[in-house]
Amino acid sequence: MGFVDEIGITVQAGRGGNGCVSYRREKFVPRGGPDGGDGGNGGDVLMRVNPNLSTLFEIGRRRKYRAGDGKHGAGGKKTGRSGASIHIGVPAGTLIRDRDTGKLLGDLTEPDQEIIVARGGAGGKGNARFATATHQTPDRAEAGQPGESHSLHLELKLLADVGLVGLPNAGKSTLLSRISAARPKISGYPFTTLTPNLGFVRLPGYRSIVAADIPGLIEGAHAGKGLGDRFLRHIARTRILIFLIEADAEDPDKVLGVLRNELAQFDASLLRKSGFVVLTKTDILTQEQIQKLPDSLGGIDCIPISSLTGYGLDRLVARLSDETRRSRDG
Ligand SMILES: Nc1nc2c(ncn2[C@@H]2O[C@H](COP(=O)(O)OP(=O)(O)OP(=O)(O)O)[C@@H](O)[C@H]2O)c(=O)[nH]1
Ligand SMILES: [Mg+2]
Repeated sequence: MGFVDEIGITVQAGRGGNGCVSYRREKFVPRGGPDGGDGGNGGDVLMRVNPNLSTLFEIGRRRKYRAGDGKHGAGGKKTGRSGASIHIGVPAGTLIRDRDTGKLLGDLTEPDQEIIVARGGAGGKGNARFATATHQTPDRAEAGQPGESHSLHLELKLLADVGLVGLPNAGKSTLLSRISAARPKISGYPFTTLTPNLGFVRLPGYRSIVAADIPGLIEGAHAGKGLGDRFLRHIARTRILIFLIEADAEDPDKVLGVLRNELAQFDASLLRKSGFVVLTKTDILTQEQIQKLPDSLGGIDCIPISSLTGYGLDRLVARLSDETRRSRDG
């Protein structure tokens, strides 16, 4: 199943059924009292979070979603059956906007949270409702109201606590595979990761947080280079960012500058998140080189690790735990 994080669809709620004009049949009375029933209400279109979904792919395969129309009223004061509502399942983190006005209709983040995106039309009243003392045989009934119809724009911004950012090949996916049960594709060429991967990281004390591994960034990503800023929206909601830089990089300061600049160009508030630098692949360095690794870059703490040997991973998870606690308390 493909990863899709932006789609357009139209939603059409059901029409209300018409009210009925009908009269009781009675012996010796040419026209009995009015007994036309009301039309049923049209069905609504709702969106509800389905925690098992992680993409808008399935929803986007259909352009239009329609709820059922209400049935017309009938004689004997029978109300028409209401039209069936439909529930469209969306992944947690879905923002729903009216495509024509741009208005935000909802940001669905909690399991089973739901909103009505198109309201069904009311059923029309049957003539039984129009009888009065002076007008006992009304021939009037209402038509059902049309259901609402909207063009919607859906955008998925994944819900994660920590985002992994780095140049292609920095070792992001490998790290995710070491600290969570996720099994993303890993390879020695750039742009192995094409869409975000999520993994649950278990912290000491039985808590878990969600980490998001996104495709590698390169200089000019904000202008569309490489996979560009296509996936930066998925770290917009995280509280913590980890910058991964290869420990043998010629100029790690410069790499951090490139990464921070790309984030800033996309959304300057990303730089206000708390976070730290991880120097990856230290197993390819000599002990002497490891001693010389910087403790901090641009004022940001560095943690040396090797996903190959596991070196530094406990320290990294402990740091994540600290930062999580701090951002929850503060
Ligand atoms: N020696 C060594 N190699 C590593 C380590 N971590 C990752 N690698 C290798 O580095 C290469 C890139 O790793 P990935 O995890 O795919 O890198 P990435 O940052 O996810 O790359 P993109 O998805 O392209 O952005 C792979 O060949 C990994 O096996 C490590 O700790 N030590
Ligand atoms: Mg990757």
